[in-house]
Amino acid sequence: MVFYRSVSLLSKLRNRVVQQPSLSNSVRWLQIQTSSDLDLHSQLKELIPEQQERLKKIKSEYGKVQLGNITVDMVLGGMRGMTGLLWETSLLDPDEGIRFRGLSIPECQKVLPAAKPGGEPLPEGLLWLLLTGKVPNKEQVDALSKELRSRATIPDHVYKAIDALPVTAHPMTQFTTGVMALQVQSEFSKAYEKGIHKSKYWEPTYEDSLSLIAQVPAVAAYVYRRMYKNGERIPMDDSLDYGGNFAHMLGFDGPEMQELMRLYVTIHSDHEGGNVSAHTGHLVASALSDPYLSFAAALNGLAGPLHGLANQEVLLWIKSVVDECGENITKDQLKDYVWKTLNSGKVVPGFGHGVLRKTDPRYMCQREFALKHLPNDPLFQLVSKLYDVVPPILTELGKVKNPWPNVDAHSGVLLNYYGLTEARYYTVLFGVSRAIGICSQLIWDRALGLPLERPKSVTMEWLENHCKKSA
Ligand code: NMX
Ligand code: MLT
Repeated sequence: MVFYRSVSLLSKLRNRVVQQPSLSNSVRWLQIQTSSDLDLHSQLKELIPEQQERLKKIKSEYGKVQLGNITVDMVLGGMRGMTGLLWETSLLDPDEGIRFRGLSIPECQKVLPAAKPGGEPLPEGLLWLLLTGKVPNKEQVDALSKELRSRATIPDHVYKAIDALPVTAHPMTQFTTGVMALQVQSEFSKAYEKGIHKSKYWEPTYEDSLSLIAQVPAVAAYVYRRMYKNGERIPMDDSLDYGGNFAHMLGFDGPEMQELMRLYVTIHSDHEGGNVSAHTGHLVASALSDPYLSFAAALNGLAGPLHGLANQEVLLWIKSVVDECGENITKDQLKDYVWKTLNSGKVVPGFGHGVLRKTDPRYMCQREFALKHLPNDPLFQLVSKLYDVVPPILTELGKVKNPWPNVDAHSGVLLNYYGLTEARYYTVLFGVSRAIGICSQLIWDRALGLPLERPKSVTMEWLENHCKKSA
């Protein structure tokens, strides 16, 4: 909030800001009129010194303030509830869900520019918001769309690297290989080799991050076309925005699928810093590995079934329900199927969360999209039945902390409805979106000079001795 206020104050001083009525206490919305304000890089350059000062002050004034006690349960329990990371772009509340720079998903849907009036937010707008803390106007978003298109060309060796893998390799393996192949163009690693001063790290990080964000849709689309459409590549359409273009390069030109892709890429982008992919990207980047190396590492975390791969697992599981019991399955049959899954030692994919304790707002906005565009789709209706059936069963298990659906419980049926039926591919879509969140924070990691991440670990013997001594 202080960030919004100080940004607003600074801009007022320059006498070129028209302030709009605020939508909520935390939202300030700025319209800026000079041409340099269309340039994201210049905006960041202005913001960085102010935020560096802010961090310095927090360190000097509050450095010794305690943020809670670390218990043995936390150390053994995957660090759940342990505050240990600085992550500026978003914050997750267990009950309310994600806020991107203070804005909830419904607020983003209201204030971020759309391709058409009342449409879904443009992901470029979210990128601007994550990076600057400011809601961009349409001209700013259009300028950023154009910049991303100008950076989107894929060098030939990237396709060759992917082609070296069997076409049956998992799409995430192919996608990550493509991202690793892009790494040879890293401006950060070249600048580091030349001996760049640490105060300038953020500049080549920005270059790499914007290029990476610009290029991942085409790499991802190539993986899809290679695996499922005989390798026929579809070139980018210069008249389209980021999300629309991604759908287009995959081979989907319907306006509703393009809207879905805009929403999809916006809501999957960032989920504060502790989730496996974001945390991995941040950790690897803390060694001053460049954005390509860091993001490829993040993707490998996303490819795990308890994290991003859950979207694949959900659709495959739903299809197995239909194969066994048909589309018109009753709630009682569905209950039996859920118990069968649990009794065979598996999780119900798409339900539960490490932090959330209510239905994920990303699930809710996808449900609203489905109610608007595909209310009679049998698989959507099955997902709705699961919303009624699964939470009481997970609650009955007694150990599940959050019985409610997460983002992955819904995404597959929407994609499937528009013809993107290949479930094994779904995590790649999540990965494209996550580049926006992870890279935005990474730029700030370098701008703020965040240090190498290196927590302390202990052995069981150490824990036993420590606990006996303090008993
Ligand atoms: N189905 C069955 N068991 C579950 C589920 C579920 N959906 N969710 C949690 N549990 C179990 C969990 O396996 C653990 O069992 P045990 O003690 O035997 O190891 C117990 O309940 C306690 O787990 P929680 O503390 O509630 O959850 P935790 O924070 O450890 O894990 C998830 C969070 C998301 C890994 C877990 O809820 C899960 O496995 N869900 C299904 C997979 C999924 O949907 N993942 C996607 C998450 C979102 N994303 O995109 O990353
Ligand atoms: C995410 O979007 O990263 C997932 O919901 C997992 C998480 O936040 O831990």
